Amino acid sequence: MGNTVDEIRAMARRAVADTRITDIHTHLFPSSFGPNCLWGVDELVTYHYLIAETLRWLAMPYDAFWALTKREQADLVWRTLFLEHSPVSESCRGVLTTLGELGLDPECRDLNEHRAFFQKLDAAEYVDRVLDLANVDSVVMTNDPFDAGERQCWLDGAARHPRFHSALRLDVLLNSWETAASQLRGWGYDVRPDFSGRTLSETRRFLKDWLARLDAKYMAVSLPPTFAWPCEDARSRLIEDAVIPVAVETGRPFAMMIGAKRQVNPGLRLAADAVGRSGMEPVENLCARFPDAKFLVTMLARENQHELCVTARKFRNLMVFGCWWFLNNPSLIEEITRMRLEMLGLSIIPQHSDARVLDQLIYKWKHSRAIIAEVLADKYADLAATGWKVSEEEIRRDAHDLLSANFWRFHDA
Ligand code: RAT
Ligand code: ZN
Repeated sequence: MGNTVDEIRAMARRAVADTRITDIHTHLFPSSFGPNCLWGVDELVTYHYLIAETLRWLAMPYDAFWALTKREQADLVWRTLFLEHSPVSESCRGVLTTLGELGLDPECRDLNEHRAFFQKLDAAEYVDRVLDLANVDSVVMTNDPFDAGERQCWLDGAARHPRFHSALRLDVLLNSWETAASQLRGWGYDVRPDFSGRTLSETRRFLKDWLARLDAKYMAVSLPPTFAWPCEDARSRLIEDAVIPVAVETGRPFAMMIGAKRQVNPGLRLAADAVGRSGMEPVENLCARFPDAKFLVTMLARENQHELCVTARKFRNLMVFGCWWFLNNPSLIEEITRMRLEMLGLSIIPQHSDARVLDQLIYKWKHSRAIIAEVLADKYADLAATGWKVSEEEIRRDAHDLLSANFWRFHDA
């Protein structure tokens, strides 16, 4: 007797719900990082995904919006997106899922009532409560040594939290070399914009210093759709002669997040970025040229997802991860996860949260888990139709691989 489809579905849902997640890309911080640690309803409602949606409805100048206090911004977003219209977008729905999971009344339309709940909380305690509620074992932060505020926290020895890993983010180094070079010089690294002298060895020293300071699990960069490698630019040179050698020497993966078109409408600030299609050649070239380096890759354009799967079939040093940013919507997560399972089996990291506000872990994972479970169930049902019988233990093993172990195995390889 094979499994019935209902049994399979129930087993897949249980397995995915019970699996403790390693969330490999977030923008979260523990409370010891002070103002970098965002949480609570005003932060949830002023998430930049929601600000972009709000400003579509309003005629006010962008600067007038930014001149408001956080609380006033939250009031305006709430009124615009939740009271004057129904909150059907994924980002709006996420706020309501989060409030409901925290035990608040999602029907309540008074933001002040929700605020009252958060005012009583202690940040440090709340961090663990949210991680537990989301059933997230640990998260990987995005740590930018070029961000003055964050950098100071690291130099001051801000207390580490055992459930917050770090990742060394290199956007300034790789996307704004002139700026990075002058900052590195100021910090005592002998680098020059024209790459003369000890520039490359000093850049490697900088990377190794910060990897060690952070105990970073990987290095990461977001890249524009025009990203090319190899090519005659500073980024290409830095990747080849600084980042990759350090990645290989230290065994750390290099995460490339490709397809972000920055600041297409700067008035929107953090919400100003868009998406563009990228070529696959840089990924193919890097994976082929550096078989000893490990590449974590996510791409922002829906149009790039299929070719990314094909490329991952060719290179075992390429781990595909997440449905990034504009792809983190139910219809797209479903489509992409289904395709990845069909083309790569279980050797993927299907999702990361990208949470910027702690509490977002609750909805981002609740929503993603539900989809991953259904897609997996469909696949096991297809297997059952061939006569292959999956056990609950095997389903749990697979869910654990997808949501945690694949990352750590790739990291440790
Ligand atoms: O998803 C986001 O919040 C974006 O603004 C970006 O932070 C993106 O995820 C990134 O890591 O660059
Ligand atoms: Zn991100």
